[in-house]
Amino acid sequence: MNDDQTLPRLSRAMEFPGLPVPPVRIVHLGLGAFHRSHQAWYTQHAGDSADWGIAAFTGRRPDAAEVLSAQGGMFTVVERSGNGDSFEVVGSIVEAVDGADVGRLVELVAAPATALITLTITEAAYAADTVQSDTSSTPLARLVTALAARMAAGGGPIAVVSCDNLAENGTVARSTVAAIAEDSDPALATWIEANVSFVSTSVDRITPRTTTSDLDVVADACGYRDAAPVVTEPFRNWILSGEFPAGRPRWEDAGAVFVDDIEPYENRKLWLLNGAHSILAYAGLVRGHSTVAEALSDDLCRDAVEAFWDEAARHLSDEELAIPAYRRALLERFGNSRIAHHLTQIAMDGTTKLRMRALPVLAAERAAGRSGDGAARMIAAWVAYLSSTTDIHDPLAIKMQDAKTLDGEHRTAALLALISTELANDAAAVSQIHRQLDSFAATTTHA
Ligand code: CS2
Repeated sequence: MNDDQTLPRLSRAMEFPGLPVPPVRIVHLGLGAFHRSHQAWYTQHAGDSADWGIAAFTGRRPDAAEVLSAQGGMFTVVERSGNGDSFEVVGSIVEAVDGADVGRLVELVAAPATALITLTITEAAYAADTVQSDTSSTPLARLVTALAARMAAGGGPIAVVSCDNLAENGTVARSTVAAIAEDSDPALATWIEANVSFVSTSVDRITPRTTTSDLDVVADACGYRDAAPVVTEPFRNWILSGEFPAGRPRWEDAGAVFVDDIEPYENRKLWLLNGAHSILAYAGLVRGHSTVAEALSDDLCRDAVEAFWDEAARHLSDEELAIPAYRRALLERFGNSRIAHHLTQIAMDGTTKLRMRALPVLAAERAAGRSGDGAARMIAAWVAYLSSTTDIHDPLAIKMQDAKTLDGEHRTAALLALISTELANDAAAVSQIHRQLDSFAATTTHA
C-alpha cells in the first residue's frame, strides 16, 4: 500500500459527510472482490440506496473484514477500460464482519429488517459432499443456523439470492439448505420451505484479485489511502429470477434485469464466458501464458474458444440472446490487456467448474449426433494442465494425486471420474478426450 502517511485514509466521513449510514437490510456471505464490484456496486446505484445497507461476512479469513472496517466499509471501485481508469467510492457495505462471527450473523439474519441474504461463496461450497461432511463451518451450514434464529424470532419471510456461477444457483442453494436443515431439525426445514425464497441469478463482471500496485494507483489518482480497492471492467450484468417477500433495492435502476425464465441467460454466461475462461486458463497455462488477454492472443487458444462457442451456440437459439454480438463483446472484454486477469485464478476448482461449463455442451452435442470435440477439448486442456503442475487448488485435489499416478488413457479416465462418473464409464468419451489431449500435446510441443 502507498505508505505516504500524509495522505488521509479513506473513510465514510470523508466521502459522505453528514449522510446517515444506510441501515443493514442485506446480509452477504462471501466478502470478496467480486461482491464489492458487483452486488455492492448495484446496491449503491439503486435509486433507494439510502435504505439498503449491507453487512458482509468474509469466508474463511477475517482479513478483508478488518481492512474494510478500518475505513467504515468504504472502498474504491476502479473501472479499468482499454483506455484508462475511472474511480468511484462505494459505501453500501456498512458493516464488514469476520465470517467466523456466527453470533453476529445469527443476530442480523434474525432481525425482521433484514430482507435479503446474498451469496458469493464459490461454486464448490454448494456441493453435496460439503453438506455430508457436516462441518458447521461451511457457509450454507452457518446460513441454516442463522435461519433457525429467524424462525425462532418470528423474523418473517426472507430471500436468499445466490450470486455464484452455477446453473440454477437458487434451486441448488435451496436443495443444499433444505438437506442441511432436514438433518438438524425437520421443523426448520418446513419453515424454510414456507418462508425462504431462493432467487436464481446470473452475475457478470470480470474482477481480478487486487494487487499492491492497484493500491498505489488509487492513492496517486484519488489522494487518499484505500487498503481495499477493487479493479474491474466497465461491463457489468445481473439477471435475476424469483420472489423477494421482504422487498429489495431497486437494482433495476442500476441496470439489473428481472426475468421469469433465467436458464437461457445462465447458459449463455456459463458456457460462453466462463467456458471460454476455462479453456483459456488450462490451455493458456500449459502454453506458458499468464493472463486471459495473453492466452487469447495465442491462435491455438483462441481457435479452441471459437470451436467451443460454435458448439455452445447451437444450444442457445433464442434470438433475444443475441449470440453473435455477445461473442464479439466477449472477445473485446477478454482482450482488455489493462485488466491483468490471471489464469491461475480461473484454473482453481476445475472439477466443479467443468461440470457446469463443459459437460452440458458435450452432452447436448453428443445427443444431437455430433462429436462435441470443442467441449471435449476444454476437458482435455484441463487434463493437460493437471498433468503439468503440482500446484492444484480443487476440492478434489487429493483424489487427483491418485489419478495422476496412472498413465495414458487410464489417467485420463481417472481424472474424468472426478467430474462425471458417467463420462468416465463411457469408453468412447474417454478415448475422444484422450485423442484431444494427444493432439493438444502435439501442438504444445511445437508451440
Ligand atoms: C471466472 C469467473 O474464475 C473464474 O472461473 O470464469 O470468475 C469470471 O471472471 C466471472 O464469472 C465474470 O463475471
